[in-house]
Amino acid sequence: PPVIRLADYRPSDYLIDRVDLDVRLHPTETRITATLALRPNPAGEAGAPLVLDGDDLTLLAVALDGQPTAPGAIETGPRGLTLHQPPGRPFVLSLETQVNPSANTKLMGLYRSNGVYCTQCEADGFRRITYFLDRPDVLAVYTTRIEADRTEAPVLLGNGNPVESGAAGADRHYAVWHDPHPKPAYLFALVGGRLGRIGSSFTTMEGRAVEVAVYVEPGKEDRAPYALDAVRRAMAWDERAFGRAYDLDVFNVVAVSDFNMGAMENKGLNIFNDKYVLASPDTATDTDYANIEAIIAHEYFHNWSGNRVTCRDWFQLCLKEGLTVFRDQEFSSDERSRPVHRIAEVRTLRARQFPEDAGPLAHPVRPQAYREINNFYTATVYEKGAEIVRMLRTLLGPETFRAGMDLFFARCDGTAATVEDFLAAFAQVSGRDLTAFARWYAQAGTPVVSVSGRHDPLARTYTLDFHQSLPVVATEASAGAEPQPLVIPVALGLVAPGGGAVAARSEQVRDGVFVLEQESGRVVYTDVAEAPVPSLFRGFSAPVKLAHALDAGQRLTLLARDSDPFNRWQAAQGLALDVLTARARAGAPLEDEAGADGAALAEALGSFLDAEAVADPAFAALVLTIPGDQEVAQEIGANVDPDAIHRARRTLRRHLGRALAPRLVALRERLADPTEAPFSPDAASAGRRALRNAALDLVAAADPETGTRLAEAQCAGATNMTDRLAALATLALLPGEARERALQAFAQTYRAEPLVLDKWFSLQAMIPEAGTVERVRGLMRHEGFSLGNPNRVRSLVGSFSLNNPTQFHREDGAGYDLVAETVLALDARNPQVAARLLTAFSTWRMVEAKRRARAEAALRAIAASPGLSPDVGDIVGRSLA
Ligand code: B3K
Ligand code: ZN
Repeated sequence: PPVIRLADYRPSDYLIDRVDLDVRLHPTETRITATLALRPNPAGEAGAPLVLDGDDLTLLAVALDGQPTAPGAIETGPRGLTLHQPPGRPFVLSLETQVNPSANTKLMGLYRSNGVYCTQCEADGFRRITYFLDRPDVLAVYTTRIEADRTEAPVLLGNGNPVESGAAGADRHYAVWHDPHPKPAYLFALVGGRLGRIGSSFTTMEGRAVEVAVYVEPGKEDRAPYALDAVRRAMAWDERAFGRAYDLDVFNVVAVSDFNMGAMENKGLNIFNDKYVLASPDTATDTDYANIEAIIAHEYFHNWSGNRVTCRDWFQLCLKEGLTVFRDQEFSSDERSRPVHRIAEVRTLRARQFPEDAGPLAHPVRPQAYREINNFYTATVYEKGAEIVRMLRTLLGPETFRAGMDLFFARCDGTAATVEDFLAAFAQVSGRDLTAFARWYAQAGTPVVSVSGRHDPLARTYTLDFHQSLPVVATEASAGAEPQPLVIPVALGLVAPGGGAVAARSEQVRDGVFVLEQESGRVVYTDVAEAPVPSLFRGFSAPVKLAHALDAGQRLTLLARDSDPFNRWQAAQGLALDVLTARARAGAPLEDEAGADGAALAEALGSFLDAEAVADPAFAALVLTIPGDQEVAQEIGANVDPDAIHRARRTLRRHLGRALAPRLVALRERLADPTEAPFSPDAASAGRRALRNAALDLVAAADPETGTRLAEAQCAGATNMTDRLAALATLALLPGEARERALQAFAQTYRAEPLVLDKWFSLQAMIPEAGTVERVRGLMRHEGFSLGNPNRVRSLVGSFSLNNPTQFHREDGAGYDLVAETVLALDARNPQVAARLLTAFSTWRMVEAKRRARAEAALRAIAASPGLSPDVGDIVGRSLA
């Protein structure tokens, strides 16, 4: 596919003010009449031909201002429709197209999922429904009439408010929906099908009574209340936190089982992957509940950040995604525990975004070029994009930040905006020049900040020297220019070795933040009697790698005494990471003991558990969890041997388990819920389960026999999915009959629950043993598996490729081959999901030479396959570049 560049942006030559759609749903022959009120765009080129996008459409009829068009006036091709000499005044174009929803396996445009008609239009799916100016800067007011067979689709939903409904002949009926808010085509949606509904109402701060409803597969209504409640909480929160009220009379959420991603923020009609709606204690884990809450909120928050203010072009994707992730993170932090949530955010960033930023798919948060936009819904755009917004708030302070958000919403409401528009609002309210800050959007790669500290006992000063170094990233999506210094907010403080904060002052630090603006910077604290331990990047105040040589003693001080919970957790992570990288670099023979550093870590964790585990179990569970394989790999950086990392982690876990076992067993008992207590998904209850299960996992790592016994009992006797699955996950790491028995029993119990079977697929795909490739191949033939369903593919093959480093990166290449074969098999059917699966290869250059050669061979074989989709072609091309 050709490359599209930000620098080449041009306004559309035509605008569409109103769209009237008449959609007659039919399983294989759905007909759409689109009546488009067009006019020349004063900002475009006068007299230019009108070029409408179209993909996989059958054109049945066309009329211009109600008249048939002259022969030759219109031309259609595989990419769309051209009207050669459009009138130089407003005109109406009517188009009748036909599509086949049942044959639509790409799940873009109009398709059927379990017999339910639904749509997905972002980024460019509307062109698979009718010919259109399918670009986000063309905003129109839509009226949609949906007609369908009464029995096949009793429920008919569209964007906006319901206007009218009734019979359309003997067996058919219709509904008309009107959305008064101008929107781009990517926010269009409709749904038709047999669906169960639960509803409730919400009155906005402006006094509008909103009917809120969640639609699910009939019979699953009892799994929808959590999602419905999350909508209402999100509505209330956005009013409190950002002054944003909902703006329609209805808000509908529909769950479907075939969906390419998590969910979609269509105006007034959010369509969800059912994985992120359906929850019951017996089928959903605490993580599922947390994800549902976060994604419901995310899509709802898009109503302002994305819908009311949308994006001028797809290069501005982070304008809605980074900002909306920031908003949903804030929501979850307020609804749950802020420090615990912050740690979870950073773990995701480090596990997903840092590797992306360090590999061939690296791109700036606002890319400068793309070939396939659907490949840019990445951790960089979303998660790093959110970090930029967070830094902005840290730099400006919460009040000015809020004023900037208010100005942005007020000024850009109803428009398609850019990152520049966003920053201009903050520059105006703060009076600050944000030109240098804007580099965060343009420069790819993770900055490294090195820091060294010096105490002068005579002058009683403590000096910190900062230096930032920025990787040069030369990829297609990145300008590749010499990087310029970034504006890096460093939240920091000093901790006295004996404990407590140091009452020192520094002119360079305001409200606990030093801003590093040049390549180098210095902070001098005065009045420092004793050498302190610096606590840097508190709360992870910038998405950077910190290079700061802390010895184990200093880390132990921070773990025990820092007032910043994030850095306490970070101190424990740092201690473990030091042990793990040293061991892994040395090849990590399995019989090795963890050594003195491991012993110090175990002792520190022991005191920590004694003092704090009961007061904050969720936090304690995080402190107990050592860094994952990917993080260790990132730290090592090159010539990575995944087996050595895995052995180092096993050894350390075994060591910690042995040292802490009596405490862990006692904690499990102490934190047990009373048997008669009903399940509650709240953060405190979830935290107790998390710590109990983290304890079980460590006990099993140290003593497989006890572990097997405890896990087997928990798996069989659990009263909720969190505990049952955690026990099964523990068992999955313990080869033997007990494991296979438990897996079988689980499959038997949940054979009719696809979303639960996904967890079962995923657990098995992550078993770090030589037999797993064969096991996964076997499971791909399981009756519950289907290549056609994205959740199944992600659970089985996605988990394998992303979360089973030793087997994906098998030395003989069998793991790479499995994933490559699946990518090719899937590509013809669903290119978006295939391309996403292929991104697992993006770290291939980091692994050691033998594996690297195998990975490259697998990638080259994909590249050489005939008929690749643009999606997979783009990823494989960039991965090899
Ligand atoms: N905006 C959608 C993602 C669309 C992905 C298109 N390939 C969901 C979200 O971020 O809220
Ligand atoms: Zn989003």
